[in-house]
Amino acid sequence: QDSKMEWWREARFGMFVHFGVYAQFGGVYRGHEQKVKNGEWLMNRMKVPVQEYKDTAGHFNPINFNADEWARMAKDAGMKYLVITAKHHDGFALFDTKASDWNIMKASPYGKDMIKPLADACRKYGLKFGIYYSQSQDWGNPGGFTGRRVMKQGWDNPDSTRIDAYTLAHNGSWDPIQQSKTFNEYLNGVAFPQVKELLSNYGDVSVLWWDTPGGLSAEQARQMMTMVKHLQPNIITNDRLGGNLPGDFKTPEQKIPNLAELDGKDWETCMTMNRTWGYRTADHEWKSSSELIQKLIDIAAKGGNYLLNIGPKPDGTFPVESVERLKEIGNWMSKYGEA
Ligand code: JFZ
Repeated sequence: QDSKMEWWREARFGMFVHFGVYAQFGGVYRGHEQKVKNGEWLMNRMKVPVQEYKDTAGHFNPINFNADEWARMAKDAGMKYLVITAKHHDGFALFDTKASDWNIMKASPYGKDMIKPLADACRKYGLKFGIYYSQSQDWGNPGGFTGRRVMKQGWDNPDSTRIDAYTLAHNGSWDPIQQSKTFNEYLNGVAFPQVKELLSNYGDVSVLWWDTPGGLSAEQARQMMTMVKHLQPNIITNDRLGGNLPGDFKTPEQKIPNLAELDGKDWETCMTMNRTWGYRTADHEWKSSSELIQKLIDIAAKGGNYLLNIGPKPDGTFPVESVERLKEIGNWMSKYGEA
């Protein structure tokens, strides 16, 4: 179990990418700015009806996506791996999948698999390739988990009283289609087959980054891990699958642990450069490059890894603020970082 961790323990620095249809909204729905910070949560927090959200995907067209450029920017910043949201909570798959039509090939005019070129580009630049997959929460595929806490809609939609009442009465779902299948049907029909596709069709996958545990039983989590390890024996997984499975590393989010909090388990701090993970037009609260470098030093000194997030714009390019910071970090890394 230790040899597969070798590269990861030396990596120190990786790129997280949150990309999907939410980038198209940029935090704005029907002219209203969403109230919570995470742009990728827009569909849930503003209770966007499933069909309406899917119609927006009909405009999602990242024509300027350049996998080679993404991987090169990560490499030049001194990063050693990249983790991309193959499917976030809205359920939209950035890859070719037979398990659901809610994917970039069928539901968007772009019509191309983004995971394949990215996996290839990472290999070209010597970066380890990782996949984020929202295994439990899925707001777009019927039966997926829609959220543990029932959020009020929180914007001045004339219809929000009705929508909030519906959500409360339906376990967090805001659209009848979400409950048209059971969670087990979703797991067996979408999550298991998609994880199988992701670990079969893209060569070596070095990290599987689960998110928001809950939903899976201990038995289902165990079955998932058995399949994952069978398909990719050397894969490393985080601690967010569910069923109390520990995973290979833990994931303090947006924070760097104190020395006292370290218990010998491998860890990775994931962090955004501004406040959101998915692209938001109104988020201008960028950390400076020197802040980011200091955090990297702090994390490296404590033996952890730093997974620094990019939320690409709907056209598939990185925000200029992110590009600048990657360059400045890269300059510092080429002087002071280890090769
Ligand atoms: C999750 C996602 O809901 C979010 O959209 C993003 O992808 C982020 C990386 O992960 O959000 C979390 C998950 C766990 C914690 C906080 C936010 N946590 O453990 O404190």
